[in-house]
Amino acid sequence: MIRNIIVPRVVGKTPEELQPALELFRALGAMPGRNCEGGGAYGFQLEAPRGTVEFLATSQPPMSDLAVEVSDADAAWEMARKHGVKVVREIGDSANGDRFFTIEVSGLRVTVVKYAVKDEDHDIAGSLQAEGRRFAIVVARFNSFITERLLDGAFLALRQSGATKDNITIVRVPGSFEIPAAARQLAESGKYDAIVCIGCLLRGDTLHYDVIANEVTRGVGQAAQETGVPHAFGVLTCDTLEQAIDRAGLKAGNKGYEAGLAAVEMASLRAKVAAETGGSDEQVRHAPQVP
Ligand code: DLZ
Repeated sequence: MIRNIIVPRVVGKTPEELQPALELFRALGAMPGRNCEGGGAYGFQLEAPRGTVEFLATSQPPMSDLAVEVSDADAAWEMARKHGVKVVREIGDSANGDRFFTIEVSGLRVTVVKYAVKDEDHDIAGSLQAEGRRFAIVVARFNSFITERLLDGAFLALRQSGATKDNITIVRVPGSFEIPAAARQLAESGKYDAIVCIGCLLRGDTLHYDVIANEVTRGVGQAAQETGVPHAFGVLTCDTLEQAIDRAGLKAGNKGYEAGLAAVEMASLRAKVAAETGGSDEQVRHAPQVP
C-alpha cells in the first residue's frame, strides 16, 4: 500500500546548485527529510504536512514544475523576494479568487498558491509568522541524547518562522517532571508569546512512567490554560529508545520541530483572536500575572 509519493525533480548537477531551492523551501516551512546519494546523484528530500498528486487532462503544458499550497500567499511572496528568486508572474488573484505567484529557483518553475476556499473566508487561523514575537523553550536534560535533537528541531522551526535568536530563550531543567513549573513561571512573566516544552519519557527506564507522563501533560496544559500563554507540547512519551530516536529527527520527523511550529501558530492565533474580539496588542504581549 502507498505510504508516500516522492516526485524527483532535477534542479542542478551539484549539491551547491540545489541550495537556492532548498533554502527557499526551508524558509517557507518545508522540513528536511532523507538525504540520499548514489550513482553520482544527490537527493535532498523536503517534507510538507500534506502532499497531493494531481493528474491533469489538458492539451496545455503545465504552468509550472511544482505547485506549493501555502496558508498565506503574501507572506510567501515577501519571503521569495527576500531570497532574490526570478519572478515569472507577480502575485495576484486568479479568476476564481486563488492568490498565487510563479517564480523560478534553481531552474525549477514553482507556483505558490493560497486557494480561495469559501468556507475558510471567515475562519480565524494563526500563521507561521514569528517576526517580533518572543519564545521560551523549556528543555529537560534527562535523556539529553533525544531532547537535544528535539531542541534543535524546535529552535529551527522558530528561526525559520522569523524569530530572532535574541527573541528565543532556552531554559534547562533536570527532567520532564520539572517542565511545568518552569514553563508556568516563564508564562507568568508576561515576556513570552509562547512556550515550547521539550522532554523525553521512556517507559522502560522510568518507574511510575504513567504517573509522571500524566503529571507533565496535566501541568503543561494547566499552565497554558491558567496563564493564557500558548504552550506547545514537545514531550515524547515512548515505550522504547528506538521510538524516541524515530520521533527526534529520523523516520517519524522531529516532534520538537512540530512543537516549535505549533508555538508560532498559536502565538499568532492568540494575537488574531484578541484583535477580533477587541483585545489590545498590549494584552497579548503582556499576559496578566496569575495570582
Ligand atoms: C527520575 C527520572 C526517570 C526515572 N526517568 C525520566 C525520564 O524518562 N524522562 C525524564 O525527562 N525524566 C526522568 N526522570 C527525572 C524526573 O523527571 C525528575 O527530574 C526527577 O525525578 C527529579 O525531580
